[in-house]
Amino acid sequence: MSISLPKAFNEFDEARQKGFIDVKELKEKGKNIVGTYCVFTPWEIILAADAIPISLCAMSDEPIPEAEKHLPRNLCPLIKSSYGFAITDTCPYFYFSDLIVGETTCDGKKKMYEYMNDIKPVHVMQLPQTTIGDDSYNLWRNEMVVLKERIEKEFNVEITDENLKQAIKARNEERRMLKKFYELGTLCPPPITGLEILKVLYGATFKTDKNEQNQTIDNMIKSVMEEYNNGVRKVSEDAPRILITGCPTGGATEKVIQIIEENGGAVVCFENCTGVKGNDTLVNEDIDPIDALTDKYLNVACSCISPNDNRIELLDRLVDEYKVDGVVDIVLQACHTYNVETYRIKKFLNENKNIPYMSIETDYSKSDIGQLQTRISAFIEML
Ligand code: BJ8
Repeated sequence: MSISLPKAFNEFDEARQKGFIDVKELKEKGKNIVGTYCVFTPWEIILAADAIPISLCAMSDEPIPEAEKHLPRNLCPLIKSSYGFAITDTCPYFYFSDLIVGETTCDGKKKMYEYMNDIKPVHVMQLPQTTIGDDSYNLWRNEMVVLKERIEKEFNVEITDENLKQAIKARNEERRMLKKFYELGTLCPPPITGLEILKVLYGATFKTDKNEQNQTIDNMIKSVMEEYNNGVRKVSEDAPRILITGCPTGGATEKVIQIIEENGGAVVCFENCTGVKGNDTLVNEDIDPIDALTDKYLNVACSCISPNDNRIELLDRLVDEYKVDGVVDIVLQACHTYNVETYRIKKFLNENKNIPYMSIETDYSKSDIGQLQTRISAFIEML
């Protein structure tokens, strides 16, 4: 059934608040729920156990004061927010989760999981820190098997290769549709704003019925393109085209996207984990499913991996595909890995692509909005 375009956008915008009703219903029907935080988590293994993978709340400053009673203040807000939601029991998805899956990505996250394990069972996948060499591949492959066995034991199910293959197909389908949606940003001018793209991508992580999600997004694309082909323009043709890279965005960090667009820029691409990073490549459907998942999830272009050449390759391609005029790198305060990478990313974009670049260090508060306005408007004026 098709719904009007504004209503469809609203559905995604309100997904985090409203989705808990779906999760509650699923729980009442006896479904197992697995909460996750990161693009490295192979949702396919969870789906193959007929359980529901869901993103957990991590992008609001509300629970941070409580988190700071246990965690240092100068820690990444995403980590403090994740933990704060858990200890205050204010994330409905965390509340309904039977198991949490985390990974040894950055130091702050992996140490926080030790504390979180006192609240709910947390399974931490040991992520290799490099993609180089067979040892990394073998370690990560083994972690896929360990996760599969943990889920089988936890939920008393058997996960067959056939289950895994079906889950891989379903996730690929979801990725294809999300990709088709965010690739609207390649059009000049884009038919939707960056804030709209972000709200849909962020909202999708809290949706449990992926068939319905695919259908809604497909209808949205059709409606957007119909309006666009009839001459409707939401974004000026002259607006400088901005690519967002760096830490995940959504919730509190929407402020940056809002400021860019209020100052005349058009955000056309999210390279980060909220957008392209997790959806760009599909899982190979023709090989052993565990090998296919290992390949896919070892190559996430995250700054926790060293060296992180995949990020450079991705940016190189996206800057051309989206005809980008400037890149904004969002670094959450105390995220050392993304912060250290800013030098390499800036050098690559300035020297190899001749693209202006700015990095922004921010947190989940509103206290830096004035400063962000000044810096971002100067950057956009320069483009
Ligand atoms: S795959 S980007 S979602 S780890 S911002 S908590 S790295 S200190 S969120 Fe991330 Fe997975 Fe990588 Fe993506 Fe640590 Fe940095 Fe905080 Fe981060």
